Amino acid sequence: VDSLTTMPSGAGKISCLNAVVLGEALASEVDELVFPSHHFSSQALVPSPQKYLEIYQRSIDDPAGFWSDIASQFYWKQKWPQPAVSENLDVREGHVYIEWFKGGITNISYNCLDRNVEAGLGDKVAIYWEGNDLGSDATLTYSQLLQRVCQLANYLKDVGVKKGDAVVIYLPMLMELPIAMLACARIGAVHSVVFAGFSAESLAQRIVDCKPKAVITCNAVKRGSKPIHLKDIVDAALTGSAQQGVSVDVCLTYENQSAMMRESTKWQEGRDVWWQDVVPKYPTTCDVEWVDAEDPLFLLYTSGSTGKPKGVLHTTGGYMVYTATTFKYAFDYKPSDVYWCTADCGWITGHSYVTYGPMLNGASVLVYEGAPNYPDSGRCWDIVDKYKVTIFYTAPTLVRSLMREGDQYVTRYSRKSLRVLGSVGEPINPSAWRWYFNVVGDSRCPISDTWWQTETGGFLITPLPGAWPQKPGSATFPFFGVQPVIVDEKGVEIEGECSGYLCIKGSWPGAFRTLYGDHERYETTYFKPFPGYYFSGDGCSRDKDGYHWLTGRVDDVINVSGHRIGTAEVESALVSHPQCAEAAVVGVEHEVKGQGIYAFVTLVEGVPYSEELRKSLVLAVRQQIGAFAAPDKIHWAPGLPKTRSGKIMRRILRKIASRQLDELGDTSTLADPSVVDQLIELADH
Ligand code: 6R9
Repeated sequence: VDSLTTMPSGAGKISCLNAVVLGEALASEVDELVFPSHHFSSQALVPSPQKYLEIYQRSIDDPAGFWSDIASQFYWKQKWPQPAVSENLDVREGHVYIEWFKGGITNISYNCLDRNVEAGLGDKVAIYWEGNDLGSDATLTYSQLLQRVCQLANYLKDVGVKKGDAVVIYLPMLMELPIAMLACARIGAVHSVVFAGFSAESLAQRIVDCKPKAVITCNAVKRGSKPIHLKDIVDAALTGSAQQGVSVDVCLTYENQSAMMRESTKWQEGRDVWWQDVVPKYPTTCDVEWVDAEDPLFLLYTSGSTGKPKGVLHTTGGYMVYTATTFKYAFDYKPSDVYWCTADCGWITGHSYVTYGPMLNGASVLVYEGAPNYPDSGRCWDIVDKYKVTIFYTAPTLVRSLMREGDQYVTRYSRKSLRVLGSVGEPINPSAWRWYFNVVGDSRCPISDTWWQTETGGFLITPLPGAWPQKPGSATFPFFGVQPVIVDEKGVEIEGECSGYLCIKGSWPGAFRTLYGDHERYETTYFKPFPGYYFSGDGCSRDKDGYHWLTGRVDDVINVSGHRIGTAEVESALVSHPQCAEAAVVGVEHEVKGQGIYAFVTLVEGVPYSEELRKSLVLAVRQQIGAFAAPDKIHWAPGLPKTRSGKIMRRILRKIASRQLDELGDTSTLADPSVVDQLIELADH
């Protein structure tokens, strides 16, 4: 493992792989296999390892044929010419590009809605909506959803949104969020959903980058008992973006009466329009804009190892086929299921597995507006019983936080309807896995621990419930068509039982195609570190039985409650504070959040440390990125450990942050080794 802590050849910013050590510890802790019940397997889409291997083999031997057969189940205005895939993933052979079904003409919104209605699902519930407050709820059938989507699509067209234009969506989990996504897709507009927990500055940054024709938001939302004025945040962002030369003409605002009335909402005549005043007046049918499979569907910004978020671009056809197929198999989907994914549509999970994947399958999807512990820690299971949820998909951080509250919040509900559980966002530790399995799922429901990324569009490594025995904490095996490889620091594939960097060989239909406006960064970040492969940024080990154990990021990205945050983003927010001279941020283990944010801060000469200053530094991060990125700890640093060339040695900072003071390693290459002692002295100040 030690050798893995060095820089791989050609890699940009790969730092420490201590996570791999953790992975090995996990793997040795668990030697138990959890078998699916005979009852479950016998009804499963993939009932045995043999069946999985048979399908998997075909998907690898003939990817174009395999995915073409699946793609044919969707509606195409015009079929793609053969072959289904064209790609170059090897930077040594020219520019990287990936194309699936190019030349095929389709529309994903049509496939989610019209196709299902035509197949007789018009009266089936598409969305069960549960509000933050107990007793507030609503439903939309597939026909009703189609009508709502058409009305909004007509409105957007009317205000000049055309195929290829960007639309920024800044909404909480109201039904209007998936409606807005599907309306954009219907007219070929490119949606860019920004999680409604992001600050005005982050929103402005995204608006400046993609220059949207319109912004869609709401006036306010209640999280728990507290109303948050989203429209104020949007106003500030639009002022900010205008100052940077990007002005937006239309701000469509949904009046969310449960949180705030329109009278108390600030308003800019001419630009701001109430959704309820205009959208319902439009016709409930709207012609589809037919698009090429490779036309862009959406942009989603995600954190990387520099301060500037990356605009991950997904296209239409491959993403459609991939999200639909992964959803179906990883959750063993049946038409009678009621599916609930707790993710917000502001993240990739909400794109692929709240909106597109499930709706392409005609599933009934539950959308919950509020916090999972409001009014108390039993809310999730209350909702599960209320709607008879059969598939429940969430993040390990929620599992851990509910586990701490005690079993009684779970066991006072029946949960009999549950059949499959899912986990996403970060590695799930075996003890949380067991609690989830034994207590939440009554030892009856397989857990799909789905490993994937914003960039991958859909699941890459995931159990197929009923197919394999599970190991608590392992994401198990690759999905169909996916070839994970583990490489060493030189980029050489390692076979058998091993640990290293997780890469993917070949492409899959759901892969992202570029970073918006920066194809060079796309190639440099993902394809140059290990030429010939897509590099995930994650460490992984494979055990003797071939199970995969994801061990966390190996770059300067931290994962807080399943949210990706670049250390550089937090650092740049901190140093924007007038009294902060320098900052270095590392991730530390956190009992509930998985990782916490630990910031070393050097103040401007002569400025004294104070509790007040600590608070205002944290506030700077909340304001610039969002509350979810607020540092858990500010560690005063008279100086930072740097090499003679001025590079901060984060390896040492990580050890200090986790108080592993006897493992600091060699500090002799530091320009000033005494800095380390000063930091240790100040650790608990
Ligand atoms: C879907 C999503 C991606 C990063 C990824 C990895 C971590 C996600 C995981 C997991 C272990 C899992 N991650 N799922 N690690 N097991 N089941 O979360 O996308 O926000 O882009 O984050 O999350 O580190 O590289 P995204």
